[in-house]
Amino acid sequence: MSILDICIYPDPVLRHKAETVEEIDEDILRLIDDMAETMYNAPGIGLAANQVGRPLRVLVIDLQREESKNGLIALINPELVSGRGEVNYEEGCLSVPEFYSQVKRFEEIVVCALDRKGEKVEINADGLLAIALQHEIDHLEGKLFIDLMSPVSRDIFKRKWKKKLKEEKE
Ligand code: QAP
Ligand code: CO
Repeated sequence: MSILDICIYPDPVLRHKAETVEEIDEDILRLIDDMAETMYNAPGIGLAANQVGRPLRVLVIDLQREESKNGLIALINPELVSGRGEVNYEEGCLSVPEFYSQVKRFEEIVVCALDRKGEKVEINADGLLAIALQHEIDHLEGKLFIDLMSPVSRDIFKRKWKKKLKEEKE
């Protein structure tokens, strides 16, 4: 397994619509393993394939992280089937380091996908898992949590990011 480089905003790959996985071959299984290792190392609780420069419909989530490595969820071709209710949560993203903002999401969702064996799975989620799934599925559509912020928060973000890029150049 290897740790992959995480693409940072505004890397254009983060805006690509990820392609459907047609066949779960060795390359896809290796990608899942590498994404999991990259997420644990980051550290993060979720990662979409776009974020490691591979615009394919693959995501990993582990809300428990260190406590046990049994919490890993790896989904292929995930789809948001339905959503209800509304929650606000302060989100962050490994591709937008050190920036956090309140974002509105569905409170409860149903997602269907394939697992790494190619079996169909249906996930009924609420709480943090529902938020993480919506965040990662958005990545596969080329969407980022900063797109969902209020206009005022977006202005703050843009100013902060410009400043950060300028400081890095110095
Ligand atoms: C997506 O996010 C998510 O800025 C996963 O400096 C967000 O793992 C799921 C991270 C909210 C559920 C709720 C962010 C690490 C990690 C940073 C992450 C940072 C270091 C973000
Ligand atoms: Co993210």
